[in-house]
Amino acid sequence: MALIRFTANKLQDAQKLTSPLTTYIRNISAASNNLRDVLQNKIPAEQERVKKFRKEHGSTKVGEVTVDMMYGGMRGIKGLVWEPSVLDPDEGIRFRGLSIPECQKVLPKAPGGSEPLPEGLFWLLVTGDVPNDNQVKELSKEWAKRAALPNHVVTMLNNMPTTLHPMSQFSCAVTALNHDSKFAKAYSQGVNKAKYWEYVYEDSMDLIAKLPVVAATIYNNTYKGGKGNQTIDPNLDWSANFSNMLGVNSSNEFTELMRLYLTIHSDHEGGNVSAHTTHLVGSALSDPYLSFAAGLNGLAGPLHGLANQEVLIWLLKLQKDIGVNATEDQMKDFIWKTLKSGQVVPGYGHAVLRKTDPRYTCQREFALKHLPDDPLFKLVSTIYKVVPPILTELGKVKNPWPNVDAHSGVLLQYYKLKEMNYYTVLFGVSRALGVLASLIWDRALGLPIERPKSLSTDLLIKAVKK
Ligand code: CMX
Repeated sequence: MALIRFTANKLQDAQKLTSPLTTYIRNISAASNNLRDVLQNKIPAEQERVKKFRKEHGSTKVGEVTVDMMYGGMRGIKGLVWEPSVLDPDEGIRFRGLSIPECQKVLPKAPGGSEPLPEGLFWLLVTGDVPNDNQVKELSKEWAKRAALPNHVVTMLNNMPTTLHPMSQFSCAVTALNHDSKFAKAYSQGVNKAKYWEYVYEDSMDLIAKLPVVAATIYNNTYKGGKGNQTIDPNLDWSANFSNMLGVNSSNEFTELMRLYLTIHSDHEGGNVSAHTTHLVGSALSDPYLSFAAGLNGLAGPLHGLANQEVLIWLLKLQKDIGVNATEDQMKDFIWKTLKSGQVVPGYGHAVLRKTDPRYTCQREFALKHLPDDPLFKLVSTIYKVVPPILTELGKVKNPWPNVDAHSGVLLQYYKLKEMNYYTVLFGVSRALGVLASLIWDRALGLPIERPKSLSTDLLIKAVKK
């Protein structure tokens, strides 16, 4: 959405931003505090804009497809529309045109807090507007109201073996939540397609509200023998409730880390596995629960979201093999050993980014502020110096720089959230914000079932010969 609206109290800050996208027209919005109302007002104009654009440029070419792209994971093919965010290879992610530092500046924070509230980011992702404090407070309240889990999901989670990976538990629980899908119910009753987005919106709000409770239940069952407290305080924000339910650390600093974490992992444009999968499954009009559960299954892969777990395992192995005070030369040997045994260095590389991930940088800044002397943070800092030249020397790695997953585990360890096979669940809770924001727009814009054309090698050879 080209129009970015800023509320009065944010306008001054926002005007100081340097992004070229801030040259977009901005209105001072006196909009409602209710997200659904704001969205409802925007959708008709956006539908019109897209309709007009398609009418004028429907057959304009935006790129080409080579044989290598087809065999190479469709890298670089422009084949998807995704409204909430765009990823620049050098600059990193922009949420509705705003970079992470810009979001940290203009999005509402908790009283005395330094990190944006994920509620504000969701508002931005859905509407393209920077919300004001009241709008964000309203969203916190609404999510708290919708957070209760149905009994069958609690029973199901309580009966899962603690040896089942937390991501599998997570995906099962999200799938089972579809029992109460308002979209699925409305569809079965023959709702008009013009109203699809309204039910997808309701399901998305319910699902986001419930995710911290699901995730905390998994944590408490898997690591604390079922002890722990999954109670929502209606006066707290989404991240504060989640931190409390996890019960690993009662400091404000940890809650601030959660706010940062849940904000920065939310969205990374549309082509990554979790985003694309949610969008694809949603295009079959599977409800938001089924669509997001599919996305979570993709996030659970080691080349995607599971990399944050893999990084910690790798770091601990490094510490065990060469000690905490290892020299840079010893580290280089260890990294080469990893590469020569046919494994990847987890937390490094990216399919789109070509510079250090700003999501890595903001976590590093958080660590420099709060835990500069932590031994694991120091190790990660040294690895940041040592890994890129080695990956560059390897010759084939397109991006030798760290991604988001290279840093997150270190921060979580410091605040006593030590169970590394849980880390991707946190990523998943955050990822819901971006992919569900997009799913609402998919239905509002009436995007059809996704069905790209595939060719066999024989047909491709024939086509090229022609
Ligand atoms: N360590 C070792 N080799 C790497 C590498 C790394 N960190 N990153 C890329 N390579 C290798 C690839 O495996 C590939 O090798 P082959 O040609 O032998 O298959 C070659 O370099 C070229 O790959 P690329 O074009 O640079 O990277 P891709 O777009 O194919 O893959 C990614 C991107 C993230 C899967 C890859 O960089 C990787 O495996 N990184 C480690 C895992 C990781 O951190 N994943 C998390 C990404 C962020 C997220 O989604 O959460």
